Amino acid sequence: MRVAALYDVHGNLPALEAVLVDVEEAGVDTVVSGGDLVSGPFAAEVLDRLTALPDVRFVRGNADRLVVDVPPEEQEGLHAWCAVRLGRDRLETVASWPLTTEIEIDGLGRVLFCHATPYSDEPIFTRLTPDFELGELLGSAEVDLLVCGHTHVQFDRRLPSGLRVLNAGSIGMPYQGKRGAFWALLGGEVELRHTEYDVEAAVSAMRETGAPLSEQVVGWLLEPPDPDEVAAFWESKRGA
Ligand SMILES: [Mn+2]
Repeated sequence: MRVAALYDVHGNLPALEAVLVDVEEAGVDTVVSGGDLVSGPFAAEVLDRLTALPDVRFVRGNADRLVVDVPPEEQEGLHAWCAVRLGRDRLETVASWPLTTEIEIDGLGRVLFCHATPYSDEPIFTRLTPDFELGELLGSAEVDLLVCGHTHVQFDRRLPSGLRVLNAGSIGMPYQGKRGAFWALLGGEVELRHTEYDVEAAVSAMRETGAPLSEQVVGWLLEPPDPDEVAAFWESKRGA
């Protein structure tokens, strides 16, 4: 049993296509989409691409939720643009996604996939978050491995309780200090993976969609932020 954890695609179809080539080569049985899939320029295309796979499960991220239920003050923004692009049927599908999905994987045990935590798509934690705070945030998750995303930086850590916590990284908007798409391959062991693709061509294609893209976000794709600085930034937000 091999499972690919594909998180935080953020509508970046070229990045997803590149990863799916590696996923196929790896002989993956099941793909888990870990949330924040449809919030981005190729909102409909990334959803259709994953839905067409033979065995795929979805969990919902905070940004997917905001596309389904666009806040009144964001009616001109990216989430509203994505909602139009998706249309009613796809939005109903996204609205139906659960917060978690669980799979038993040989060598790893019970593996629970969520976007941020099993209870909410919003809490932020990083590789720097103290064990006791993370333990409180995750509660008594009665599984062996928890796979999350949301903060767009990969890590693999173990809590004193024995729970292993993995951040799969982000495919479409990583903060890893280098270009490419980041994801995780699970089966026997855990592999944190990096797939390269032509980011400049992807940015051109994204601009052609007409999506209201933030220049800051485009800048992060071309010159990815340093993961240690991002972890420190998230920790400062967490304490706020
Ligand atoms: Mn998120």
